[in-house]
Amino acid sequence: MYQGTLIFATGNANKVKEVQALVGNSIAVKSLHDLNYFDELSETHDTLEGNALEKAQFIFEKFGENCFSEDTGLEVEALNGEPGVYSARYAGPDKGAAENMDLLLEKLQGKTNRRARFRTVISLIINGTEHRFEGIAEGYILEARKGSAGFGYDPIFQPDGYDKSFAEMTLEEKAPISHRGKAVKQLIEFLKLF
Ligand code: ITT
Repeated sequence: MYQGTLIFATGNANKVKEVQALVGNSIAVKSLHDLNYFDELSETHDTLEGNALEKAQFIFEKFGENCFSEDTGLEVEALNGEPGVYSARYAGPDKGAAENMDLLLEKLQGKTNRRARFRTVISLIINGTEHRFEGIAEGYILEARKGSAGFGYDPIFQPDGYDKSFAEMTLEEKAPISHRGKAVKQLIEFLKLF
């Protein structure tokens, strides 16, 4: 089992909560806030893989400690994978989740194919070497928002096999079946064998 501490290189407090719920006490995870780092992490690539590595590498170099980051995108089939890597900035650089959801619902108006998936890529850097993990949650985009838990696009995403949106689930329900949860599970398995 990996014994040290890992920094989770993210500025998103919701991601920290979800990941903390999954790793429990098995790994000591430090957030950027624990390190008094509050700046936004730059993402200049056009792939989740590129951005995840960019964030992890930046923090690894800045603090000199092993760390991981993740980049997540919502890939909608009828929109050729949009908003994908641009999920956070879909409606514009200064817009938030409400505007992003409005834009997505507008673009899907009248479309019968509402299939979508969340994809998370985790980039883990241990002693300078990158290890990558991926998690996917398949589902579809609802006609309108449902629920108020979670964050981001959760109110309009319903995972296959459930009749609740992610925003109608508790953290404990969402975490293990989500894109992030599946990627984190692989991360934990890897760290167990480390
Ligand atoms: P960091 O880069 O600091 O980790 P971020 O919020 O910028 O945090 P991303 O670059 O991964 O995160 O952006 C992905 C966007 O997709 C994010 O802003 C959310 O709106 C959305 N998103 C990510 N995970 C999600 C989830 O589990 N449920 C709903 N929406 C999610």
